[in-house]
Amino acid sequence: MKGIVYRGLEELVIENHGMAAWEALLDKHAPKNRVYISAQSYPDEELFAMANEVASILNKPLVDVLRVFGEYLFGYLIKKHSRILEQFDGFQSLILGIDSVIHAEVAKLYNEPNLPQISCEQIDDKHILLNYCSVRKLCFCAEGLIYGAGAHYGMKTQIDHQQCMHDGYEQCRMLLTYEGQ
Ligand code: MNH
Ligand code: ZN
Repeated sequence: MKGIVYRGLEELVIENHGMAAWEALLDKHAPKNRVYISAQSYPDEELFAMANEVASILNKPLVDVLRVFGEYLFGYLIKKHSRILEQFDGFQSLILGIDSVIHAEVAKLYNEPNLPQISCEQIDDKHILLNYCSVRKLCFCAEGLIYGAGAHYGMKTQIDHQQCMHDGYEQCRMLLTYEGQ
């Protein structure tokens, strides 16, 4: 996973639990003197280990932690890549452009990123069917990112995770229902 994702986690942890909590996570789950640089890649295991630890400390299910992290990460990513957002006029066009615009741009800016495959089908003006596929199976993080995008555009968003890679399906299928401006 790229350093920018770890930097987002770092900001979230420090904001809510302080620098000492982040230092403790690093001490326990990253090699000595680890510094996350946004454009560099680091083993996924470090992210998973830290997410698991946060879940156990907060006594919350891992999926909830990943969802909350994803929601925060959306704000962090658009803060760092504000130009990418200019191409969208709202929630709907952003979601439809995750793969073809956002991650296509990421693939140009970052060396060998590990991106999920996301495809969308517009059902009507309130519904999009989104398919997610990735060896990292971070679909709950994807849910959080979608909620983060909804919050950014002031939309009421709902996600029905109809089928999931964690239940053995080849890809996750999520029905997004949204309402707002
Ligand atoms: Mn995007 C990784 C989904 C918006 C840049 N993105 C991921 C991952 C998911 C994901 C899930 C984790 C990797 C995986 O599952 O295999 N991303 C989304 C969704 C939205 C989204 C559902 C919107 C909603 N992503 C954005 C935006 C940016 C961005 C906005 C900023 C430009 N995403 C990234 C980067 C990575 C990533 C960078 C990390 C890639 C890597 O680690 O190599
Ligand atoms: Zn899933």
